Amino acid sequence: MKTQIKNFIGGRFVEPASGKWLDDINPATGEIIAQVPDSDANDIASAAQAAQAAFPTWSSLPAAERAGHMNRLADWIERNLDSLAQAECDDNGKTLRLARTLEIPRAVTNFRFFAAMALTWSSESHATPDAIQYTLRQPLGVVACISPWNLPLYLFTWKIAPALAAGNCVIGKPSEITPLTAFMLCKGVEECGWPAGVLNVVHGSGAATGEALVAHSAIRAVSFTGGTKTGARIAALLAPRFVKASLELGGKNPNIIFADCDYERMLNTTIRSSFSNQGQVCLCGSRILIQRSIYDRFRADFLKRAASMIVGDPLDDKSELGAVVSRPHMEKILGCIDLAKKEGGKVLVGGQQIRLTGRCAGGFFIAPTVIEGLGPECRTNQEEIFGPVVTLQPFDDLDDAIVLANATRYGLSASVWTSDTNKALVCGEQIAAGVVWVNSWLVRDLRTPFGGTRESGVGREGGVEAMRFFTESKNVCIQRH
Ligand code: TXE
Repeated sequence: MKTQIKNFIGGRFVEPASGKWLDDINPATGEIIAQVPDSDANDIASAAQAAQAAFPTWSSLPAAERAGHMNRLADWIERNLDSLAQAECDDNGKTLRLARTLEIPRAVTNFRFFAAMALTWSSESHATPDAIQYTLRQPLGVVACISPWNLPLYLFTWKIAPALAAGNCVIGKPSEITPLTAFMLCKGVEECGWPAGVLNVVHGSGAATGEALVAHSAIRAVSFTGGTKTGARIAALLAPRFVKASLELGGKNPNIIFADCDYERMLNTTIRSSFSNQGQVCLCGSRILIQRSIYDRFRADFLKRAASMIVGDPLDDKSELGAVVSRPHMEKILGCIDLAKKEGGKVLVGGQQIRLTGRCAGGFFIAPTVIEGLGPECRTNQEEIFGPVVTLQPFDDLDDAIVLANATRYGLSASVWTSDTNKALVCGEQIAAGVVWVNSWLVRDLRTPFGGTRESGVGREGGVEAMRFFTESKNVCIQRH
């Protein structure tokens, strides 16, 4: 039976005003599993009204009470981990294992972390002999959180948790491609007895719902994760109103492997950083740069590992890769592989759709794909593919590696593999990216600033940065007589 997803506005589940619906497809089977509202400006206006009405009470609650609501919701997610993980897997095509062990637990952590932040967060004061100047950090009011399909509940909660902790009311718009877990979360909000209107979730397409949300005059900030083009569109819509935006966009991240690295550790992690979640993580390393002296060894070992990865039913514990998120996305990735061939690239392994049998016969699966022979300027090494596709490029020395690493319009993250502290320091300093991991990948601490530079976006999420984004600072000065 198909689920009918509803909007959650002012504490009630409601149908879209237009009566329009979109299909939600399970990418592992190709079947329609739910109907999603395709909401418009009318639904956004109702959500804005509900959020504005809730704001005075929510923002003036003692921090401990706001934190209490958030912790109860975290407990609810934990109690419902299995059904949320199953929904994430059905909606996105990711392996159930990944959803269960990493993504849904992270949604729990997001709420607990920012609940703690609400309690411990403070602002500065600057004292002089004749005056004290202190900073108030006040919530903004109604804010928009727009999230993508690759890590649905993980990224949705990563945005709404700090917004709520800081005292704002939220209108969330999850990706129309993966709306299920955000819908389920609203049931948690209802069960946990949150005040109506504090969190509103309006579903729908980017064009109809996303734009109406961004354009609404009540919105005081937009936190967005998604494609670079969409980020540019949102920034353009917000600029005339001076509404602040945090934009976490695409990446074309380098993975820089020096000959002096801990080879086994590097190899294991590079497999993960290339193909986790079918390469659909903005932090995946899609350009693998290898020091020439170990190029052949790495190439042989990496190909062997990539070729033996199991692409299969996401429900099967043995599957290492599940489906990519949709048919259009699969076609886009296959198109990128064709382009790589036209540009003169050689597909060393993979390169094709995988057709499974049984339950997944209609699914969208792609083999882990490794391409070599392309220089830094070609489109394959410039444009985000967002699939299980990586390229190999050799480099000679540290300077060469830095030039190659920075030869992109993006600047989200990088991984560096070396046992030489000096190389690590130079890479940390000179690579244009918001995050540089040394001898690691995707090691996250929620207190650290997270975000990109150049076309990977503006603004930082995480810890204090997120709390600052979702508040306005005001300087108050009291002078002594
Ligand atoms: O993202 P979109 P898409 C990259 C990746 C991918 C490409 C496009 O390269 O192939 O982006 O993916 C909403 N106003 N990333 O098309 O469209 C949309 O409904 C307001 C990187 O799926 O950017 C969804 O909720 N909102 C990435 C969200 O924006 C709009 C994760 C993201 O959708 C809108 C995903 C508009 N005009 C894709 N248009 C990452 N950085 O992790 C769309 N939306």
